[in-house]
Amino acid sequence: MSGTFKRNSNKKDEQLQKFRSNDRDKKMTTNQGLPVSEDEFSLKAGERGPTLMEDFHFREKMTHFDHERIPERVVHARGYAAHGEFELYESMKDYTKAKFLQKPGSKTPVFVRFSTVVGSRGSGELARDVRGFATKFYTEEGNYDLVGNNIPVFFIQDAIKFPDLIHAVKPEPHNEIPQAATAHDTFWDFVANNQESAHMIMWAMSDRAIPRSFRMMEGFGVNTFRFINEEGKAFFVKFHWKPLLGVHSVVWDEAQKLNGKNPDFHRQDLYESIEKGDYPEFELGVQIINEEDEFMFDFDILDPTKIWPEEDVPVKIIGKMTLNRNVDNVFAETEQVAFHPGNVVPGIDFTNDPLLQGRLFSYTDTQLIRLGGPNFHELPINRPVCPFHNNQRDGYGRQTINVGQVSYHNNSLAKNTPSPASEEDGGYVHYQEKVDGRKIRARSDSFKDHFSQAVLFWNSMSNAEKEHIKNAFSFELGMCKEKTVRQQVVDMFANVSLELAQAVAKNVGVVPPETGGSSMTKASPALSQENTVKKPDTRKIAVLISEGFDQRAGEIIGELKKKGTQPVIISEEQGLVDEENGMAIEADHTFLTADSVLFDAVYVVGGAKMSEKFQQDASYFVKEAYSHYKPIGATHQGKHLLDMNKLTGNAGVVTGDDAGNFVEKFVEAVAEHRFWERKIL
Ligand code: HDD
Repeated sequence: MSGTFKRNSNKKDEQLQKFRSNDRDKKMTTNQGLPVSEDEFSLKAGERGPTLMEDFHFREKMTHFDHERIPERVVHARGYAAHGEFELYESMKDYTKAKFLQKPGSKTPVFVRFSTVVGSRGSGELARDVRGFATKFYTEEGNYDLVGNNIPVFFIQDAIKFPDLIHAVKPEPHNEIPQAATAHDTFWDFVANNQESAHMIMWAMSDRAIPRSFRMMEGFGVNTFRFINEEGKAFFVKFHWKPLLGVHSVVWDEAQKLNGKNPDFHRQDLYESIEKGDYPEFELGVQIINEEDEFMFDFDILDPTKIWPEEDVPVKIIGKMTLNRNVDNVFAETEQVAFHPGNVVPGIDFTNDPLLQGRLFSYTDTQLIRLGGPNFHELPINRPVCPFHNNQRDGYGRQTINVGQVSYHNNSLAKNTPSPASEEDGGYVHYQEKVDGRKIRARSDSFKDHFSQAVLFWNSMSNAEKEHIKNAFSFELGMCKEKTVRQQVVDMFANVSLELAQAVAKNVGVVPPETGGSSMTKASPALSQENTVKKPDTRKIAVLISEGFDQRAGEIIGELKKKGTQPVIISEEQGLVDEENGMAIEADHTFLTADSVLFDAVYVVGGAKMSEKFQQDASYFVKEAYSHYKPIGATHQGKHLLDMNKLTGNAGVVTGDDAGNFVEKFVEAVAEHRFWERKIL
């Protein structure tokens, strides 16, 4: 095995190093190690004759190729991952004995896979969908997996309904249409007839479901877990990831176009950010409820369709995760990684959340078919960084060579080892919750309020966010062929807001409900993206530049870089674009290879020799960015282009020639991200 350690190495990287292989500068061999003399021509009986069976090289190469694919994940098939580390800010020892949460400053290697849920492995990444946010912590006590989403609640309350939910949301079985979309009859039929989904649907119709970047999403463990401290005291806990760049989204028209212009938009953004050293950072937060306060809330804290509002149960920030290393090989790492919410360490335990209970079965089960047998824990990406010993043996693809005669417990021949560890020695002991009940297939009454938190979510949205939700419902239901389905959904969401239901009813041609809504006025400001962190950092700015541009534009571009934004030069042709005094700047893209949807903002420079074609292409570009509410800046000849298109003077449109003043104002606008108050022409 060869290769070099990667930068930002850690204990997991050291372990992976043993498995890396670099074929560069090597002689080709078969998998048996036999040097190969010819790789162009199969062995034939005569130059124009049939291929011979004895061509072992051909057979081996072809057989391996024929078996390259494995089943994709039944959900979360399209995903992208990175390595990193988690650093603890403050000790959690009052709440949990988990070793990786004890010592401030301690670092734990992590591997994170982001995903969409519905689409297949090759689908576009800008689907309106929940995003998976799964983290594997390689701790000294074994792997701890926090398998979360970017939305804090779920569609259903009991895992037995998961296959129904997924059957309804996946492409319809009779024609396998549509791909990676919820905008079809079976999904909305499921929603209307399983009203526990109401709260989750509000989130899924909000901007949260079309994130700008994996780097700009929150993550949530969703289910309620338990912390247990050294004294054996237990707490209920919910986990949160908070992105340091804030939570940001694209608009729906943009998302749809992005899926065509660059279906890899999110993975490319993640990959390139890490390569550049703009490491994505997320703080880990916990909400903690004392055991004795379990019944203090007006919802059941074990119900996965409910949040614990941050204003009622504050999120305590306890550490930070930095993603600082891309994978070497997407199949070996990203595709073969196997997460499981049941992978816990001492100090973290489960609750009776009925969704979590079912998840504990499903994840191992699905890996067995996906990864082809019970030895997937031996794959390099899945191995814990601590040793593991037990009496499990054999099975497909077994790599470990277990030596010795004994593979059972109890035994005397190996002095009864491997032996279970006592709790004091780190052995995992399940929390001894007292459980007492009749066997019953039923749902607790405390799980039956499906609408209060959907109303809370709606109340917490800004006006712009509310408009987006109305539009999202109108799009989704508008794509449903069955009027009865549209009507049922509109009637259902009248329970959340009459304004919402009536607006959507009008758009999708069904009878507007006359009664409904809620008198509840409570809102949770933490739910609105309007209140998120706003920074210019890593924002991509399209710089539209043409022959004869003003030399001061070069300085402005330099200043924009200093402020942490990423200008990308776009012109009519790739290569050098001349400025007025004979200097030149290199164009990274043309209007053919770039599009406004790929950028966060536009800076129009223009030039003294702007051709008509440039003006046309630049006008289209800038008008599209404007219609997506993006910041637009212009200096020098670029200002004429904005005048021509009647954009000057509108919200988020910054013009000027004084470099310092312009850069400051424009960067402020870039940090603002979108200008919803803008009138769209
Ligand atoms: Fe799940 C994958 C997150 C409910 C069954 N789930 C999967 C992944 C994420 C989640 C992020 C992708 C992991 C990766 O990148 O490899 N799932 C969630 C969350 C849920 C949830 C946050 C609600 C709290 N899931 C859920 C239920 C079931 C499953 C109720 C079944 C009872 N999930 C699976 C699975 C998957 C999976 C079928 C497919 C691929 C895999 O496990 O490894 O087992």
